[in-house]
Amino acid sequence: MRIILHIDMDYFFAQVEERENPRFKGKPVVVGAEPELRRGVVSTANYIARQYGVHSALPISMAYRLCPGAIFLPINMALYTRVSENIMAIIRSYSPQCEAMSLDEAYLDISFTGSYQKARVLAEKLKNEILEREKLTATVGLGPNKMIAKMAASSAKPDGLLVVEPEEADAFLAPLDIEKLPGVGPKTAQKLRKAGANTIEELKTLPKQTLRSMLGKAGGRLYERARGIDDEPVQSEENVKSIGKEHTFERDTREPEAIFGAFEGLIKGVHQEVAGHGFSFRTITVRCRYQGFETHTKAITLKEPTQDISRLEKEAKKLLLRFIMESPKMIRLIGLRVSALACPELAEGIR
Ligand code: TTP
Ligand code: MG
Repeated sequence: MRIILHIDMDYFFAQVEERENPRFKGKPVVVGAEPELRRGVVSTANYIARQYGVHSALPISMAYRLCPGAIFLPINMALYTRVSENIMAIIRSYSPQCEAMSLDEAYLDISFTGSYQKARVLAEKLKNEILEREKLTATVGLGPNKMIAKMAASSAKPDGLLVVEPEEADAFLAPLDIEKLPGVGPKTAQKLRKAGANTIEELKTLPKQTLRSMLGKAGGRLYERARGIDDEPVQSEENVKSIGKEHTFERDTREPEAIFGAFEGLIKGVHQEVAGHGFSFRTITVRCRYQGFETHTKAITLKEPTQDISRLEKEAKKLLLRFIMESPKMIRLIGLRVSALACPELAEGIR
């Protein structure tokens, strides 16, 4: 029996800003006004601002219209990274099997506690320690796997703790909207809703074969997820050998704008994950699949490990450009991976 804990800080960037500026307490706070109010998107907003409809990824101009009285702040990434490192050090000290997903989110495998009762005590202690030491609130979910733990945390936000024991999982999932399931975005949801599935309970009535023909391989996974099945292990940092992301184009393409646009997303995603773990990397690998599944990789190994996103961007784009220049074929998929990872913090050992 596994017991998995998911922890996610509440309105992270905005909460850190509130902590640093107590005069913001009780007021709507929006982070992401960069470089000025007319441009950019919202990184996050505190829960007071969310009541006005402000949320992540909303254009700042729109946020300003919805909530002109809010405090608009630029992103202070150096500060959030520093706070994140402190929090992750606390989280890691609760289990050697810890997987940081981003600056403010992590999974712990705490099966060693042996019971949900003891796991709950550990979760309360973890929340308290973060509050005492960092003066920040987090929400924790506990469950038999990563998916349920994460969904439990999402539904308990903010400052919550929700335990979903294995025998409660079906009842917990049943009434939730399909978009609460990881892997179900707006596009997939639209298809599922057309097939009559709006809730997870309704999704369970669709046969595996139907989901497969609708969504391909992802359909098979969805069939399992709807039933609360998820065998993904918590990938503790010692086991992580590389971090990568891929993008498959809807239609094979040679449009530089589409290709580089998608690639920017991969660079950002890979870097976010690498930074979240506190890793540095030495090897950068770019993968390119042409029409007809022919796949090639190109890689470069740096002299020194780095965490620098602009270095990653520069080297990765050079590799991608070589693919585009070498062959006139249409491109189906691009991927970016960094490896030869090192983690300065982990070298010091786990408390
Ligand atoms: P989240 O954990 O998704 O959001 P949150 O912590 O602000 O709010 P909550 O968890 O309580 O719902 O993301 C963590 C941080 O990542 C967030 O504070 C800001 C940043 N972020 C962005 O910059 N852009 C985005 O689109 C999202 C979703 C997050
Ligand atoms: Mg969060």
